[in-house]
This record gives sequence, C-alpha cells and structure tokens, in this order.
Amino acid sequence: MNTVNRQVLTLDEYTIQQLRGIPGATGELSSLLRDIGLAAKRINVEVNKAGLVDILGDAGSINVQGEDVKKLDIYANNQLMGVLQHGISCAGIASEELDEFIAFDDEVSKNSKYVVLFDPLDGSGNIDVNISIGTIFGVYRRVTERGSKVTEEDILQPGVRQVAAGYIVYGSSTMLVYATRRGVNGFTLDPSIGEFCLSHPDIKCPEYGKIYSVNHGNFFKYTHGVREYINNCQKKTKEDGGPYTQRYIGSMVADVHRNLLKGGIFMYPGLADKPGGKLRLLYECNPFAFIVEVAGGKATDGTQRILDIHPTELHQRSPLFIGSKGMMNELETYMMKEK
Ligand code: AHM
Ligand code: MG
Repeated sequence: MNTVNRQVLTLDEYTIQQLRGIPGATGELSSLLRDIGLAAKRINVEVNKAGLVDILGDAGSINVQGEDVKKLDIYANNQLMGVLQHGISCAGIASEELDEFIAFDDEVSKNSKYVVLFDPLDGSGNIDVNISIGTIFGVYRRVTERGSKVTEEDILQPGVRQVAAGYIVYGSSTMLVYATRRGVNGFTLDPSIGEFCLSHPDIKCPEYGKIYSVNHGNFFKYTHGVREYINNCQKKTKEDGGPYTQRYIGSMVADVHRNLLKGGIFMYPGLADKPGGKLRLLYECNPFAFIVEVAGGKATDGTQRILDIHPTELHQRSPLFIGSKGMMNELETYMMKEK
C-alpha cells in the first residue's frame, strides 16, 4: 500500500505554513502559487504525452516575437490564464504568447492584488525531441488602486519589485521552484498523489561551480569581452577552480535550474546583429534574476543588474549573464575591459 510520508510537505501545506509566520498576511500570494501549481500539473500531463497525441507540433501561427507557435505553447498559455483569471489573487497578466497584456475586468480580479508575467512554455523548440522544457513566472504587486483594471504601469515594473518568481521544469521529474524574499524552495511532483512535495528546501546557489552554459554557435557574434571570458572558461585548470564543463541544453529553465543547484554560469549575450540577445526581460530574465539573487547568485545584462532595468516595452529583450556569484564576479572583470 502507498503511504504518504507526513514529514514531506505539499506545496499547499508549505505555503499555508509560511503564511502563519507572517503577521497580517492575507493568503493571496499562497492562493496564487497554488493556482499556478494547478496549471503546472495540467501542463505536465500534456507535456508527458506530447509524443502520443496530436497536440504535438506547430499550431501554424507565428507569435508576436515572429517565432513558430507550438500547440503546447497555446495550451500552456490558456491553462495559466484560466487559473489566474478564476483565482482570487490576480488582476492581470502578460505572456510571451500574447501581443498585449490582459487586464481582467470581473469584480474579483479588479480587486486583486497581483499581476503575473509569464512564459508559459519556454524552450518549446525542444518539445519534438523530448528534451526538458519549462514555465517561468514573475509576480508583482499592482501599483494602481485595487478596484480598477490594471494598466501598463502595473506590468512594466522593474524586476526588483517582484514579490515572488518561479519556474516549473518538465524534466526527468517535474519540479516547481519558487522564490520569495524569504528564500527559494523546490517541490517535486509526486505522480502517485498528484502533488508537488517539498524536496529542495532553502536552495542556495554555490558561490563557484564548474559549468558554463552558452551557445557556442554564436561565438563570433559575441563582443570581445564575452569571447575572452569564454576562452578563459576553456583554459581553467585545477589551480584556478577548473577544469570547467560546457553544458547547454537550449532550454533556459533546465540550464539555469542545473546551474542553480550545482553552481555555474549561464549566458545569453547580445549578438552583433541583435544587441539585445534573445531572451525576454519581463518573463524570462527578471524571474530568474530574482530567484538566483535570493539564492545568493547574481544576474546582469553585462553592464547592470537585471533587476534594476526599467522596462519600456512588454516584449523587450535583454542580454543575460546569471549564476554563481564568484563566477559572475570574474565575468565582470572581462566586461569591464569592454567599457
Ligand atoms: P523560447 O522562449 O522561444 O523557447 O526561446 C527561449 C529559449 C531559452 O530557453 C534558451 O536558453 C534559448 O532560447 C536558446 O536559444 P538558442 O537556440 O539561440 O541558443
Ligand atoms: Mg521563452
């Protein structure tokens, strides 16, 4: 007989336990995280059978970034939108899959406290080949008055104002990791009970690691400083913290997740023909910057802290350098030389 280990807290139990320690907490953030957990479980079911059913493949449209949209991207987007709209905590959303942000206009939503920005299915180019993909989200307190519809002002906030951020990695097991200012915690989906269970409490990013993650195919499009740093990674010896290993899945969620746990640096630099690089500031860079900083690491765009950037556009891109503090400090010495 399957018995549930009562020492292991589920996501719902954990968020409720956390609430008890915060005077005046209303439970709205806990409720929001539980809603996202529900969407994640539904997305997980479809991701797991992606090879079996007709949900796999291009939906035949191009998203606002000019990229092919896969059917699962749309499914994931709709699941997240659905739980957030029907919950009691979210007043509006922005998504990689939507041209414009959405201000929910029912009374409960208009009176809700948070906005959520998300990439519903990141790394979706990997779906067809059965490689890990993920969902990324950032949560902000709205700045406009409750009772009204949210505006662009609520959506275009610098990442430093996030109250929580997280991701789900659909990998060899499915994990939900989220951060608040109090810490970063990871929950693994136990398929036998259909619950996310606390498996990685209080995640800290090691100060140094041996992994660097970057698309080497773009090497000659990187700036001099970035190329020099990559050369330096390749030359590392035992004496100076090496040798390093290059690991690049092409699914940011999986790459950064691994580096967060094991120590490492992930880079998506600006390119000669695309100075902003590829990744989106609001729902890819900012949530990860928040999570990694809370875990003790660092995240920059090469010159400034990601979380301090004031966004001007919903789908704005940014170069991203993120990971273990010691490795990031070394990278910065190379970036400084470029100035
Ligand atoms: P997506 O949002 O269209 O899936 O693109 C984002 C993904 C990241 O997960 C990953 O790190 C990056 O694109 C890989 O890009 P590239 O193939 O250019 O290295
Ligand atoms: Mg993405």
